[in-house]
Amino acid sequence: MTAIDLADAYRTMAVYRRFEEAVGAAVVTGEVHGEMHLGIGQEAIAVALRAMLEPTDAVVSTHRPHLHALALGVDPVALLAELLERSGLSGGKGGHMHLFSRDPQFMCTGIVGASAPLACGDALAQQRRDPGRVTVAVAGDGSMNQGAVFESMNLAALWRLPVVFLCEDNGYGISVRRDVATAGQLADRGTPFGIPGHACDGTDPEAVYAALGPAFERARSGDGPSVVVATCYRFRGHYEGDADTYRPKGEKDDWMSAPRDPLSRLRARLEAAGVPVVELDAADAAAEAEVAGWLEAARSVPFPDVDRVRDDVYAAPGARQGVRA
Ligand SMILES: Cc1ncc(C[n+]2csc(CCOP(=O)(O)OP(=O)(O)O)c2C)c(N)n1
Ligand SMILES: [Mg+2]
Repeated sequence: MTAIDLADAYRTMAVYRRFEEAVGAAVVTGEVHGEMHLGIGQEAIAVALRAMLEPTDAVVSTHRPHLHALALGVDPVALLAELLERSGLSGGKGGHMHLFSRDPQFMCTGIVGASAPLACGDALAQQRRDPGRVTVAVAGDGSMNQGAVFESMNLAALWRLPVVFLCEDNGYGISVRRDVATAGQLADRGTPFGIPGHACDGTDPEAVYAALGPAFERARSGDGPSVVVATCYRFRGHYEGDADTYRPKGEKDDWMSAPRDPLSRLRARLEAAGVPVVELDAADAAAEAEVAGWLEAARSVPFPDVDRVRDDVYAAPGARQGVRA
């Protein structure tokens, strides 16, 4: 396993942060309706995942999916257009919790814990058709006590499925603290099934990359699933507009302070390693410009045609694309 390129990780994390901020701003302007869950504060996990993924791998994400889609290489303009309720990634019929991409192979679900069984189904197909490919099941800490997750781990272990169960432990499931909802260690959730677990600091891309490495290696070589738990903090409320009165101010201030914020922490580390400040400033400016360009392009994507509302409900006869005998 080669090391993660931290300068590249910084540039990408800056893009991820700006991307999520832009989506948050679009909620305020009324371009986005309904619940919107952002991954601000969780960028280090996505950037490490990006460094680990091959374009032919698959990711099944959660209700907080944008950064995982970007990490896999989903077209950012199509993604943004979908979030802006235009005819984007899911033809404007999905929105932010129903993102589907055939190539690269990405999907997400708003049903907490459902990414695990969906990923197992996908991994079974991968195992039969294209050994060596990996399917990632992203899960929040709040999903790790769901029965479906344990059932998935059981089958994944039994069938040696090429799955990486990646848990983003941001400490909360909506307003419920992980410590009042969860017994034991999340990284040990696979232990009864013989699945190895790795815990890591989810605010440090290098630590996440190191934890993902053996998990991907195991899956790729046909030895079966792993659990990786990355501890981080949700910077925003559960959804945009959440009054977020349930988290102590001191706790938020601490996690979101410059020494702990994944982005400013990495910047300080790169500065200390001798990367010139102008270079880091240039990376910040480039991230801003890139996301602004995507936003402009997404805003020019048309809204879905109302006459097509009934399309895509059922597959057209004979259109079993992608299904092999
Ligand atoms: C099966 C199911 N139960 C409850 C919900 C309502 N719900 C949506 S998000 C959420 C909390 C999820 O917390 P976590 O898994 O930690 O993800 P995070 O929001 O922290 O990323 C809940 C309970 C749901 N969508 N699906
Ligand atoms: Mg959580």
